[in-house]
Amino acid sequence: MDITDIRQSFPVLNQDVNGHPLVYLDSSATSQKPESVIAALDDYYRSYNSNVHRGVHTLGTRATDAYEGARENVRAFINASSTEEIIFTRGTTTSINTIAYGYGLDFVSEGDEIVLTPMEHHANLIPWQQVAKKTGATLKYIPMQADGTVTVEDINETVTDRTKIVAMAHVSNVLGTINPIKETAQVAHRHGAVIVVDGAQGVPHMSVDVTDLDADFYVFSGHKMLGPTGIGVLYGKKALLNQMEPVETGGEMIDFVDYYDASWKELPWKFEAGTPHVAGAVGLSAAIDFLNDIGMDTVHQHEEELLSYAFNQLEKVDDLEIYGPNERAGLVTFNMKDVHPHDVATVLDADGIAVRAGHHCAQPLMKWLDVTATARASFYLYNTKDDVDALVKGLQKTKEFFGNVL
Ligand code: 7TS
Repeated sequence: MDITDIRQSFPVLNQDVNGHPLVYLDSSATSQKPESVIAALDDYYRSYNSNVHRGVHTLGTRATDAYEGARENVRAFINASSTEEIIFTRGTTTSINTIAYGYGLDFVSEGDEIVLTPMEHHANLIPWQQVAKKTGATLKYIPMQADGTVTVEDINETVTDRTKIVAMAHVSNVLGTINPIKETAQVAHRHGAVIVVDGAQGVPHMSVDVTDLDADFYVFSGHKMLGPTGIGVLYGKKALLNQMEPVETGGEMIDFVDYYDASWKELPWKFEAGTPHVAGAVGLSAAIDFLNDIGMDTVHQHEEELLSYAFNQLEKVDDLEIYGPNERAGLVTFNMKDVHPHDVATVLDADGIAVRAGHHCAQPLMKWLDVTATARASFYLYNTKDDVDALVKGLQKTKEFFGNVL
């Protein structure tokens, strides 16, 4: 892959921030968008904006074709067996809430268990806390090793015949840990439980095959994979989705409505109440085309190279503690001794370097790490070794600056 070409496809990267060329290292929060995605949105609104699934007029048909074509593109991208299993949502958070309230509330009872890991993003944690409170189920956590990984032995120990749901991130947004989803799915299934995979940090960075993983539910957000905000995906196995009641009802999702009752459309539309985010789906589809042109294995390999370069170079910075396992996705979470991560991020920002500081919506994990916050640099296909060098230089400067004032 030609990184110069790739970078040129992202207009936002071509700017100075605070008098320095932008170094964008916050793609885990949201990725930047290539020209082709921006053009797809522009084209939709300029030339065929229309509501879907209702009119017979020409623009309505074009919009419907584009929306349903996007669904097929998503299906192929994650190798689901049918477009009936691809539901468009607002993003990962909405997808998990839909599963928690549409499946969890109806299929979990008092005394049952919901199994999680301590590294979950709040989006894959709080909905399950709510389900546990409402049903009387118990939350259980798979213990983590000191490096922030979970072992299949511990998963085996934690999941029991009382477990109804195992909810797990594919990739941790803080530690970069890549969880053993396939093995966990096998354990869950052996006990009659379903596995819900939070793929928000998985799908953007590696090739994902939901059929091979045997995931029951797998969810992700468009905006972290070069697509627009406000669009995401809920993949669910057809047999499970068919058992579920819709969480949202109203227009678009009905088959027939009478004064006192209504019936639902077939999958996947049963779960898509109201006018959908057509432009978002069109943009997501263009994002998938962009990623497919490069190839997900190439994207992953590029991030691995950057990561190993970053690990090497960060050794030049004194008093830096890096969290998480050696084998991980393309992000580095760290703290500098005696300097608050918000201060680290502020000093870096003055040099045009964007990193995230805070609890990263993973407060239980912060507790486990025994910190209140961390700083995080996250990489994507458009980052270069120069970006890593800028980060290292920026951190050395931060160290000097606070060394002098402390
Ligand atoms: N799950 C994981 C693992 C995430 O990293 C995020 C967002 C979400 C769920 C929620 O996604 P949303 O699109 O519904 O908001 N993570 C981050 C982050 O790491 N920094 O900002 C947002």
